[in-house]
Amino acid sequence: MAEELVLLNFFSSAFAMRVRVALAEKGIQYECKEDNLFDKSPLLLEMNPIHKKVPVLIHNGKPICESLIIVQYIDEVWNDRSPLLASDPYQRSQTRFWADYVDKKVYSAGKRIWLGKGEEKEAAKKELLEVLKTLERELGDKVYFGGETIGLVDVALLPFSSWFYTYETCGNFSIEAECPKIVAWARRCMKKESVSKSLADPHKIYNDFVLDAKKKLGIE
Ligand SMILES: N[C@@H](CCC(=O)N[C@@H](CS)C(=O)NCC(=O)O)C(=O)O
Ligand SMILES: *[C@@H]1O[C@H](CO)[C@@H](O)[C@H](O)[C@H]1NC(C)=O
Repeated sequence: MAEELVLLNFFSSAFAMRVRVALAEKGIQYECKEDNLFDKSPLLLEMNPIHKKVPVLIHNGKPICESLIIVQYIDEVWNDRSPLLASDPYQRSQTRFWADYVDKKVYSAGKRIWLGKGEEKEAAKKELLEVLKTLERELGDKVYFGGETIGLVDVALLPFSSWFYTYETCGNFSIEAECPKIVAWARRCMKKESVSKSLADPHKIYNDFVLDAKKKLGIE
């Protein structure tokens, strides 16, 4: 049976980028449907009635929601190539721990940098740098978080590197100055076509989404 695979996408969504990277890394063809977060499609509301958020992967008509769950689903279904998780249960648990850490920490600090003001924004900058430094320690001397190949933690974190320009511009600070190893890791990953073609351009995120979203939300 021919696989029918549709991604409900939004170009600047870090969560949607995770799914794009995972599918590209495995060389899976799919149809990408761009949604509008300010005017959601009936299909998105039907496929993700609980959260009403992108990304949603629709596989042969059946929806899968939540980016980390989608990426792990992809890894399980297409398990014959480029594994994103090891087979050992303990190693899998550790990979999931760090993917969950990224999930809980990076987006929320980043969001308070580009949407926040004053003290809240300053605290968020400090928090983001601390989180990235923790991740630098976890990366250590490895090429990728997954070791010699890209894994779930790389897929979880990479999209936020496309947002670094927005964080730096809105926060007036340099991530590279404080966390050079994470920036070097992101550059290393970008040398892979599966990554570079799947991530949004940082300037496009800022110019086409962030400035517009701030205006719509009545900030600045
Ligand atoms: N935990 C979700 C987060 C998804 C998410 O926050 N998506 C945002 C775009 S970045 C969205 O669709 N927002 C629409 C809304 O909140 O109304 C995941 O990992 O997939
Ligand atoms: C941005 O930071 C630099 C120093 O790091 C400072 O000189 C400059 O005044 C800051 N700009 C704004 C708009 O806060």
